[in-house]
Amino acid sequence: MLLEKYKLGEFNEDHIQEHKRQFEYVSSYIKNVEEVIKKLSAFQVAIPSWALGTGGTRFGRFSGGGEPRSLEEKIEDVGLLHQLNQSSGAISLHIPWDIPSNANSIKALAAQYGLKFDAVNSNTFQDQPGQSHSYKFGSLQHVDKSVRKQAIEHNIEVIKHGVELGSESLTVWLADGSSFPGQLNFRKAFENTLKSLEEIYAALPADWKMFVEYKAYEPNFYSMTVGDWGQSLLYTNKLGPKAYTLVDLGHHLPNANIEQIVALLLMEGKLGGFHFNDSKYGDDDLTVGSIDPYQLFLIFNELVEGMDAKGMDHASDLGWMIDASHNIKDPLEDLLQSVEAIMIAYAQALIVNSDKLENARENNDVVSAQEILQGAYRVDVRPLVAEARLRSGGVLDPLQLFRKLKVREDLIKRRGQKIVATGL
Ligand code: PSV
Ligand code: MN
Repeated sequence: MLLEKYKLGEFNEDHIQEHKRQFEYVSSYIKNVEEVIKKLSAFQVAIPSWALGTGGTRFGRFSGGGEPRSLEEKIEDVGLLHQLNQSSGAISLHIPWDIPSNANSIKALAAQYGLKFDAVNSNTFQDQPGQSHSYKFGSLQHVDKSVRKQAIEHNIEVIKHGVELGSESLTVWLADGSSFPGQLNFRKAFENTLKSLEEIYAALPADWKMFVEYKAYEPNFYSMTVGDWGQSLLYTNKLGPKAYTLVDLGHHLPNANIEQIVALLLMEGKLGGFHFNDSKYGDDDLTVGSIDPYQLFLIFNELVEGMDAKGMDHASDLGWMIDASHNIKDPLEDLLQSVEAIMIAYAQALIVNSDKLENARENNDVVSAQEILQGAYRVDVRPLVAEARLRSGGVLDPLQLFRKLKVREDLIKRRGQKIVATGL
């Protein structure tokens, strides 16, 4: 569902004077405004197909109504987000939750909304109906070769779906690990996993990337076979140049210094992509920037500095995606908030005076270094983000228009109240 264009125009007109005032003010003291806006406009964050409905916890699931009933409706929802913010121009599919029945028509539908297909994601953490072997004791790590074979074949199948859709990367997240001491031979689990990943890697098309996502705990609670960035990097280094580590912000132990991890992975040329979310305690999958926006800014600061040092294209050289779940908020509103938080952190990182910061570092001027960083963090860059959106054909305030036009109410009328979309 797309909104009528004139409604976007009317809304922008109603808010343009106020926006202009704010934009002029912030532009008056930022040197590189035009460059920042150009970069913001180019930056796109993929929306996962499993985040368009209300997810659940293991205690319950509360549908918000009007959730997408099919992959087509999920694409419509991402199309709507992209129409509003012009920064959500891609969708990432999880297989088999969202197997396209007809790849060509799905591709054509996505193209109508200006959407591309981001990484495809495999699922060997759940058993599917009719599946021969269970993943209860792992998939790529499994002691039984036939289970490993089944999981490898699934990943190769996922690549095939991705090729049909025009994706260019596969994300492998493994729930493999152990829940009790003694359960697993760590070395054998690693070796089995590596061999399995090698077979999947061999099936990658020439221009594809493989992202190996790590997670500290859950669903296994004693060990995870890809438990941290060090383990992921071991795999990706051994696999080869098409393999990269993927950082999901919620997959670290408490207080991990994620910005440092990002800096070093980038330095090694092994950072592949991101799953954005926020958390207070663990893998909480909360709205990006809702708990610790300063950490998000510090991460973006390393991303910008590290990518610039390597001459990388901010928009296309890494995979940017949201991986959140929405238990109590409207998923579309939540996703609008998440994308906005990402754009804000990115904009703040773009206005850091990096020369001054480097100079302060060289002189061990710790106080100035903090002032420079926090000076950028405390600038209200929202008018810059809004201006980028406006120039790309989006809306000055997507969330406000979403509510004003009662989009959710409309979706409930069309799709019904009691709908549960696929995903976790
Ligand atoms: C696992 O917690 C994860 O972050 C992986 O990216 C999965 O693919 C996704 O969440 C499933 O919701
Ligand atoms: Mn993830």
